[in-house]
Amino acid sequence: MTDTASDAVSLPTSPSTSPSLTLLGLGAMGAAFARAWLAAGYSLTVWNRTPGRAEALIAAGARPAASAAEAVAASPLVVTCLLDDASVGGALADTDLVGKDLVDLTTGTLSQARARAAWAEARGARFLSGGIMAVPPMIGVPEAGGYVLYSGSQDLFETHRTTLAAPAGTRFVGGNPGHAALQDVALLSGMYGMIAGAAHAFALVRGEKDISPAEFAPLLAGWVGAMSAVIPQIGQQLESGDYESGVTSSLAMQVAGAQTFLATAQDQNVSPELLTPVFDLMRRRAETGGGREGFAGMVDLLT
Ligand code: FVH
Repeated sequence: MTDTASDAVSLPTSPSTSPSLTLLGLGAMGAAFARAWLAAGYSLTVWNRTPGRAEALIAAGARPAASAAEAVAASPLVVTCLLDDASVGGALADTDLVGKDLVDLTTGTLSQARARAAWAEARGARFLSGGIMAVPPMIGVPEAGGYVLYSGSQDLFETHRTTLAAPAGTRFVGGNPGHAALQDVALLSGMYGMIAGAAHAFALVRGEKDISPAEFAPLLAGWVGAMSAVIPQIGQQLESGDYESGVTSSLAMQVAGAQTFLATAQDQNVSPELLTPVFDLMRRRAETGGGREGFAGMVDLLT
């Protein structure tokens, strides 16, 4: 993995290698990328299915294209930021991609990205898939820490890395075009697990008139942040295969305490539906020889 996030977050003052590009898709995210490229001095051609969405960007200096085909023809580098993979296929269907460098920032699955890469290459283009790890307000704001995972053609990435680094940090994660999408979804899945835990925690306290959710929130955020330190340990244990060394909070201990969590949910009239799958998995692992382990063994049960 090549980590370029740290050296890519500053906005280039004068684009050198690829001063012009085309962007298809001016939704919330596409428009944020467009504003960042315009602010960095790039010559930007834009196209959106609904033309009205381009107006503010045209006022800011973007060049409108009357069709996706015209937009693609305007620049060697073409970026798509559309709703889903089907919209990418639809928007590019009647375009000439021969000799183009196509960067697709649309969120999709690993297999969609691989298929899109083969599709683009068969049409004469180099292809790079991007997974955006940011929300629109983070784009063009280096200190916000947003970045994009890229995979696919490393030659394309190197050719355009200055351009790609203008809106957000960049991180090339290998030649397999599906790996940016896969890691994007994996990271977001981790986020949803955190949200599930937070939803359960808020549900437990919301019935108490003396506990303010707003005052409880920083306690929860601080605790979840501190506990994220276990994630590197899980990664190291999965790599080494040793799931017991260094474990301070064993599964056996935690499973023994599960009843406390379920009883508390019952006392507070809170559904345990977000909690029980995690405890069920921990119990299964502990009961099949993993009682001295931490959380790494749970990954084995899922794969
Ligand atoms: N916004 C976010 O927080 C997340 C952050 C992480 C990455 N996602 C993904 O980014 C892709 C674009 O998201 P977006 O926020 O720009 O989405 P919308 O504002 O809904 O804009 C969608 C654009 O796609 C165009 N579009 C939709 N269907 C088609 C189609 N069949 N043919 C051509 N274009 C299409 C739509 O055009 P219009 O509705 O204005 O005509 C917008 O330009 C996305 O993959 C997120 O998952 C964002």
